[in-house]
Amino acid sequence: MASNPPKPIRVWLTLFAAPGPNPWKVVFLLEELGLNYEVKSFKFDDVKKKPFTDVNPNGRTPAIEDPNTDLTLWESGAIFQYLIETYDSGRDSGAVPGHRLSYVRFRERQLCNQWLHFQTSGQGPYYGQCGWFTHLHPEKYQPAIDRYANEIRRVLGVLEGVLAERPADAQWLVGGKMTFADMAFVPYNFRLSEILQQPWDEVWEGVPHVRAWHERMVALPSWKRSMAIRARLMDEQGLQWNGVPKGIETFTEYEQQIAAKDKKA
Ligand SMILES: N[C@@H](CCC(=O)N[C@@H](CS)C(=O)NCC(=O)O)C(=O)O
Repeated sequence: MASNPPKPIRVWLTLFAAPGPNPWKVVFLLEELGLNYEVKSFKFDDVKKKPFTDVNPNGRTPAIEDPNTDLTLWESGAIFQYLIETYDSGRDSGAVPGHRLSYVRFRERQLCNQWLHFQTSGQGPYYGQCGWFTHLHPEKYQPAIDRYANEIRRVLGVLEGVLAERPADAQWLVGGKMTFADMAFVPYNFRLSEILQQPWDEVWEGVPHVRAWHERMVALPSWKRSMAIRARLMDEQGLQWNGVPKGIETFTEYEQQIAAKDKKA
């Protein structure tokens, strides 16, 4: 397999309010690897309908179709492992040198996979549920909000403990350089302020190493390019940067509209 695929990899994504970050994990990795790809963006209302359910029967984004290998994949963790194995493997000497975001050694490879699994099962769903119960659930059910917000704090604490122990000049999860495992955490942490409903500085209280780690990654041109694509697509679909439709001032107003719509249904 060539380093950079001759035919663009198609990424299916939906734009969504709080927090909807999973597709941006994949776009971030594609950008960082400098791969040839195209975005197929569609309305969130159509996520459980054809044609998307022919691509992902589970009706969730992201999904990719890679015509270079004739493979369709969904679940962001599986897509990450596929992109790394296929396009960061160092099996050739093309434009993208291999193992820039991964390792050859058995031990580091397993550790990267461990952190990726922790992200997909330990970070994503808890942040996602916190966002749901905080912003989108028709009723305010405080025990659910507290449970997931506490879990977010706990997950941040786990990351803080690990990163703080790394050498000061190489605070990454595995082996002293940024890998796909670090990158996977960015999109959810990027939305922490809205998920927890706290100002940015408060979000990071007690977890300075996690903050520094996150800020190193969002400063990358690949992340900035990913967010520029997101901003353009949001604008085209009449959404503000945080996912609230244009013309609605606050999340509270948006929540009231969702609740009213749910009552009618
Ligand atoms: N475990 C999946 C989660 C994907 C996911 O929940 N995606 C959201 C968008 S960020 C979605 O498509 N939600 C559709 C729905 O809730 O019906 C992954 O990591 O890819």
